[in-house]
Amino acid sequence: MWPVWQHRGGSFDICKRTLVMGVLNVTPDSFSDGGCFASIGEAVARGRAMLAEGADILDIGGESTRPGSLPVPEAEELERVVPVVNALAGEAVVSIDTSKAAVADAALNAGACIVNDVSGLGDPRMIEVVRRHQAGLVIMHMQGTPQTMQQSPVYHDVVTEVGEFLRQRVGLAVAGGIVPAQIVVDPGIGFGKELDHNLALLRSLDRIAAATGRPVLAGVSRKRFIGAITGREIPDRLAGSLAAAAFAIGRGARILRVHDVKESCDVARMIDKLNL
Ligand code: HH2
Repeated sequence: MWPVWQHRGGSFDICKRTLVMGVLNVTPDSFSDGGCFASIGEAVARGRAMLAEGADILDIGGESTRPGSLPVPEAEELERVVPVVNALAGEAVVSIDTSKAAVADAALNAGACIVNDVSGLGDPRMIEVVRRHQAGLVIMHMQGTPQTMQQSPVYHDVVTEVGEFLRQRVGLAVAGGIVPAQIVVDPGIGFGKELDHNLALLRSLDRIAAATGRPVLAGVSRKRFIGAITGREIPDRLAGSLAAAAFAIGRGARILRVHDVKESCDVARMIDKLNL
């Protein structure tokens, strides 16, 4: 249906197999791995390990977006991510997880190929940056901001509303000169959503793809909804994460954003083969 996802350094064939995007948080406070890879050396080593485990993309982020988190000043985010992007861009397809156009621009200049924007183009300068670099783009839905998003999020019909938001943002990006093949959409699991909202969205990823005409990325790894269902704390959510990842592929996700790359790649390869 969608032969390729274009990014700055080339393209992925997303018909053939599900892509695995490994999470590399260069932050002191991310919800599951904050502080684990805070030095440049630790982050680069973790990135290389994820590549060896089969990651197609490394998603480097310097600002936690966990519920309740505050924005990080631009200079600090730049200081965290740019050296890591620089070190890994020669050996990996790097995605920069940021909502700030200036951080995206600097990371793309340092060799990143994709912008993963959890604010769904909230920064008015983002479209111009992505267009200029011909970068891949992930447009994610979030209700509110990370600081407030879990304070009673409300939807009338979550699947229709998220699909409509993403459809409009894709339209905005294309009107701004971004080629549709550069764009992937993401319903933003856990970003201003209660348990039932997350479940409804995961069950309807195919509707989100149909509403937007674009492939869907799903970020379920270790998230709170898995803890709510299984009763497990963050370090014990691997099985729940893999079950959710397998389900998401079944409902149409073409890219998985994960912390546990080796296990997620096994799941992706199994489901891809079974679906042939
Ligand atoms: N989830 C997180 C961060 N970025 N990007 C996309 N496209 N989709 C997601 O679901 C998504 C994302 C949150 O996870 P993590 O990076 O592990 O935590 P933190 O935001 O605390 O750094």
